[in-house]
Amino acid sequence: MVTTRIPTTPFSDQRPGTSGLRKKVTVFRQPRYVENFIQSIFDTVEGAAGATLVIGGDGRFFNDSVIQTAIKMAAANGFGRVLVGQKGLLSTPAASCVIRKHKAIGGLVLSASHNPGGPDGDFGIKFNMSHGGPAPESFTEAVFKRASAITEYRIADEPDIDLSRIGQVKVGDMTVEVIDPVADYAELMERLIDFDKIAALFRSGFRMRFDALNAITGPYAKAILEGRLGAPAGTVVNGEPKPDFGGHHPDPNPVHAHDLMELMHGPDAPDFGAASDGDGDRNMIVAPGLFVTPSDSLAILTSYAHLAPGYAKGLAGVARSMPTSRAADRVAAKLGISCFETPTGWKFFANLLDAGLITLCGEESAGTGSNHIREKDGLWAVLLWLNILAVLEKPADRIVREHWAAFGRDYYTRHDYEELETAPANALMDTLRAKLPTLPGQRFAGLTVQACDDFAYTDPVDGSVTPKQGIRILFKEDARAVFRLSGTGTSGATLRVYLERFEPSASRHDLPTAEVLAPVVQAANEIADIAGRTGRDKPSVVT
Ligand code: VG1
Ligand code: CO
Repeated sequence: MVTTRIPTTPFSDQRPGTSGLRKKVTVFRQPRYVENFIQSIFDTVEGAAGATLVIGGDGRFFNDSVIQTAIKMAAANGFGRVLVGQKGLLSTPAASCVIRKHKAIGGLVLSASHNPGGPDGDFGIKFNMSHGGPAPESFTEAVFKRASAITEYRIADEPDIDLSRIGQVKVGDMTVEVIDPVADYAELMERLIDFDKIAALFRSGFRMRFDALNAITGPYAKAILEGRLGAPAGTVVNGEPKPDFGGHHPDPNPVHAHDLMELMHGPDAPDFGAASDGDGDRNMIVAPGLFVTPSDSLAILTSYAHLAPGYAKGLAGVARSMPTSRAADRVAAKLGISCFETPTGWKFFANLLDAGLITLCGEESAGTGSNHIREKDGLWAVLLWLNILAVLEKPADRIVREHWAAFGRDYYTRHDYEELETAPANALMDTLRAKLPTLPGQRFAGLTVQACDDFAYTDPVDGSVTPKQGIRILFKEDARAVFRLSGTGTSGATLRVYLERFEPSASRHDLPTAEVLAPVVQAANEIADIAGRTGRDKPSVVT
């Protein structure tokens, strides 16, 4: 093998965000951009020589080209073996599963998740550690530092390899194994979830729709739901991964998965509806006539996870990201287990999972997962729901309503202001931060501020402190508003405003969310002067 050392100069913008380095495809296509970032990762990984590396992506535009580059660079950097999904495909949860199962040193996950794809869309590269989870900030900061000073990268001068067939090939001294992207993942699901019970449920006439949104979960959902569990053909729709996701946002929320929402709210609604995102780590759950908020879904799964074989012994604890509603906290209190509150982003759950402090975790952004891997897992959440439905033999909407009756309902909504100019968005946050000491006791839209802070997280396992993770404002009326800037956007800034209000009384559990939250929305807008500072009179997306 001929290894070439190519001189290069740094790019100044290779700092990973909430979930890896995410940029426009046009940025990634600049000469040496991909190579610089991958070399910086390889320079930061300890013990690469002879080790196993996993490579896979969500199949979006540019995936195929970056995979070939990554393989040749892995060979030139001394890795012993690369496991790569057939056609370059691996969902994010499957990549995490493969890393753990095959004791890899880590993995490159090529994805921009729920962001749109195509030549004008987004691309991303993320490194996951040997535990299968996203690299912690100490690692991503080291990569950024390295990328800011890089002078050369190494690449094997070899032809592209054929990723269409399962099998082994050599690139120099390194072995490349092209693996079935679904097999290891499906085997893990079968150990955690009662497949027989779900198969019996489908045999009894239960119907569902799974919308893969033209993204990576199509092959997984078809193999597991239609293949192993016997759901009727056609249960999975939009099941062929497309490089541009059919021109849509592969984001499973009521706005971008509107077809599923319409079906589930119409006269022909099946018993259960679900969707996943670009890279397969998110899940959306829709009961007939009722969208289940991800925060409620986490709480309900926490209540009933013990009904699935993988969780029969009960849960060690649960965690949620700070902006996620407090519904799971109430279930944890009832179960007598701890509930941790972490910053946004899956990387913060890994330590808690590794230390055995939690079994389940989730985020308001449609992410739910468990200790089975170190990523959130869309299809797993759907299978756990199906397992619960099969055991309880109750309609999904009834399970949700009974949950509210027992624990109260957290009305919840998120307002996103996308593609803001960066400077005014930062100014909005800075001004809000400066105002915090004066807010307690003040009234806005009939609500009184009880407490407020800028969320800082101290990791209970390694003691690391992560400051400035979002501003939270708690109102006396059991309502909350949280403000933070997105770390996954690729143009300008995105302001996320998370709004919620707790309603204990069952007689008030069937009100329109927008109506219940109107005062909280108004208070949040007033406190942060959103309209004045952004020039927007309404959010770009409401979920
Ligand atoms: C968003 C979500 C966050 C999620 C992250 C990655 O981050 O809010 O909860 O973990 O995306 O999800 P941000 O910084 O834009 O709010 V995925 O499915 O893109 O890997
Ligand atoms: Co995702």
